[in-house]
Amino acid sequence: MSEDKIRRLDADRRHGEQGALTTQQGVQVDHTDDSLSAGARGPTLLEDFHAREKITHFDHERIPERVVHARGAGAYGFFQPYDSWLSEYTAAEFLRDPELATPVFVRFSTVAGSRGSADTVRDVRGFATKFYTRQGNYDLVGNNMPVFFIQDGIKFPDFVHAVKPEPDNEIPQAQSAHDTFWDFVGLQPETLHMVMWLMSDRALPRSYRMMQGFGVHTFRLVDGHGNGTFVKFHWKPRLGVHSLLWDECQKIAGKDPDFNRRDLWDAIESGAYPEWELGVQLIAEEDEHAFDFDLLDPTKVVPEEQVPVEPVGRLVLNRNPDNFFAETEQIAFHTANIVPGIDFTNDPLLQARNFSYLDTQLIRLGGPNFAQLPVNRPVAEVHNNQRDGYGQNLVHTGKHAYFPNASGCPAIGGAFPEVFAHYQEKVSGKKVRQRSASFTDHVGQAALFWNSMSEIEQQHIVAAFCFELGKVTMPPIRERAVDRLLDIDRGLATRVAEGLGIQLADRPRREHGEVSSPALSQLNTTMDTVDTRRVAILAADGIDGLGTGKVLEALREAGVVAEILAPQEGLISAADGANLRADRAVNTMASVLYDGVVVPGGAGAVETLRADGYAVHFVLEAYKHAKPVGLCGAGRDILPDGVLDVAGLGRNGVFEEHGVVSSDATGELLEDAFLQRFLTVLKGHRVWDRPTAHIPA
Ligand code: HDD
Repeated sequence: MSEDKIRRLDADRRHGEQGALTTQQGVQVDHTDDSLSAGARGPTLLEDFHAREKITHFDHERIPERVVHARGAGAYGFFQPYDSWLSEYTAAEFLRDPELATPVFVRFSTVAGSRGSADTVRDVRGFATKFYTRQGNYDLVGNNMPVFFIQDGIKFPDFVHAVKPEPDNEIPQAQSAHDTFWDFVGLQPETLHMVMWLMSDRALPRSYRMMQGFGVHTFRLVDGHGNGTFVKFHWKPRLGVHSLLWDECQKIAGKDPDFNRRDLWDAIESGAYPEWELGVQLIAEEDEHAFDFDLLDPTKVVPEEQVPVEPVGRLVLNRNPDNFFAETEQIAFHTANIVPGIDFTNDPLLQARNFSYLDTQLIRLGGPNFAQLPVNRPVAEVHNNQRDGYGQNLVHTGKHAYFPNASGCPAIGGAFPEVFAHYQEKVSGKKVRQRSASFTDHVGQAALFWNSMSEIEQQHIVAAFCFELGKVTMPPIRERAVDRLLDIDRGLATRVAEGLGIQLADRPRREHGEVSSPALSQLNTTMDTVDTRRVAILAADGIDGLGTGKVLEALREAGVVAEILAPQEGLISAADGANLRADRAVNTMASVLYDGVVVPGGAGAVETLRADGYAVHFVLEAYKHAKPVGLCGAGRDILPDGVLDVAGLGRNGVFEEHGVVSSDATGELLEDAFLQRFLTVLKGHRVWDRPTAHIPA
């Protein structure tokens, strides 16, 4: 962040936070607990300007929430290129200069829910980045999925009305599992590719820090001579892409509706700064028509196997906002905020967005001066003849607010790339209201996505369709949606039809072949790290204190967020007199809030835990959700005999089966073999081959 920006933010921050209580006019007041009244039991007086001002301001605290993406969380950070290789393709300085760290604000969001809705709903996630570049603000307003539901922005109001709560009763909140959404999907087959993504694990991110981001549209890079190259933007998370299970999501929505927001905040507060790599797919202008889909169609990906994603630089988020409303709520993104070296294409979805975002900010932020809000201000200097309007913060001096004028101010800039110049694309055509014929294949890439999924990802997709369509009340809507799946893959359609107990139409499926793109499977993104994974250590009086201390230390050393949960918070009296403190009471948490669980030794402790329904449920649920379970010594007795039907629990030494790591003794073993095994399982995120059918959900 530039010094100037920091200075301005500091000044804004200081405002209203120091000194004695005053009114908005700076008049000090000494009493704000009782209204001014005629006698202690008498009526309140109109002349109580302090009470009136205080209440009036409160009455006006809310602004309209975003019409979509209302629920979100954001943070500051920086972007820095690795080197200057992109100079060949773009004049945008922030992408070319490896010495330059450009300040950013990133806001993540869900799409359908309102501002107070839960984080872990099945939905697309927004991934919007504002780069405060020296050439002006650049906004990359993307999602965690590389395609979109519709091809032309004129359908956006229809799509959003369909997915939002139904208008008569405003039910359901933040969910696509209802009639109007599936009605729209069935009748608008261009949605199908994106619907496959929405039914996949991508819609259930474990963390904003573990999501990919995509610019979605094909954009253009423009070099210093005005030559263009098509580009697709990608964000790849350093921690890999990981998801929650649907059952977890639903439970977390009750246990901790702020799960993803809290995760981002805590990671940054603890210094574990989230990181992504920016990558680009570059396509020469002359290859515009080299694909079997249209590059301008936002329901299509350019498979990475066809055009590799080339690394450009890294994004690091290292500072939480000071004030949610001032920063995260008031940040105003706009796809048309671009800088020299980047330009649009004729993607009809992008073209509509270039109108919509400015328009929406005008109503949401109450007028045309929202770019003056601290979080929206460019670090580049701003000079123009735009004047006045609601919320004008600047005191423009002089007489000239028009151009040309005698003083010649503000001066017209020099040449590209100092000034923005539109890419000189040649266009011609008749005015028509018509979708290009090259946009008509709606199922080829939906099939590509399905073919690219691992078996477990396919299982989750089938289960998601069954859940969502199971909530649809009108049979024809459900049947049409399932029938659409036939065009993607007969196996998929059959499994969903069986799950719903409906008859599949007897018609041939379309043939797409078995083409796949391995890069689409998130199981191929797993990174070799346990950084910031959350592990619960269940403890009680009588615990093996030394052993538990070692587990705790080793996990933390590996970067894990390890917490001791006990029946009560506070000191635990360990069997060996070691000093241990519970971070939280087990009944205030739940296994769904962790990535794994360890039960250390200590017969007394394990007996207490075994008698505690919360603790037993905790381990069983973690097991059910395919999480690493570590059981040491007496910890192996946490569950009633035979409940964990995993071979090896009774064996000597350290043993792992289906991600349940057990050791028959404490001490030495805890330090090495047990921990190594446990950490290896944790790196894999989940144990997908674990048999769990015998454990109730
Ligand atoms: Fe949009 C917000 C992403 C299509 C109209 N959109 C919004 C945000 C993201 C996206 C991440 C939240 C920004 C923030 O955190 O403040 N939108 C997308 C993507 C799209 C897309 C990736 C397709 C590729 N959007 C889209 C279309 C339209 C809009 C076609 C309208 C024609 N989007 C809006 C909006 C929002 C918005 C109404 C709501 C609040 C805001 O802009 O600032 O203008």
